[in-house]
Amino acid sequence: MSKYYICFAFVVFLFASCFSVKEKPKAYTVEIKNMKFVPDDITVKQGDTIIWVNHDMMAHDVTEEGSKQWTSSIIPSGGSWKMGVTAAANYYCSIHVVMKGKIRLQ
Ligand SMILES: [Cu+2]
Repeated sequence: MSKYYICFAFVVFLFASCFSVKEKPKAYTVEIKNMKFVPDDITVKQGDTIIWVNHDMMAHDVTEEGSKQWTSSIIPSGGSWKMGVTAAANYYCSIHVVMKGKIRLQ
């Protein structure tokens, strides 16, 4: 292998590393406070993680609204729950059904 090829391979490797850093999954935080999800509408990429943090004085949960495909179960005051996003969803708090949120896919 010539020096030229080794150099070329290195440049390709560098480019690939940059690309993979850009595509790394992100983590987003949704705060639960005053009986609301903040933000209540979030746009993420598939594979990103959302962390719900309960800053309220009471317990809440995060439950998929349509067919209850997933749920956090009860998140106590001061607690949190995280989920890797695989699909867009509408969700709500099954304890306080007026609390609603939305996950959109980019
Ligand atoms: Cu609630």
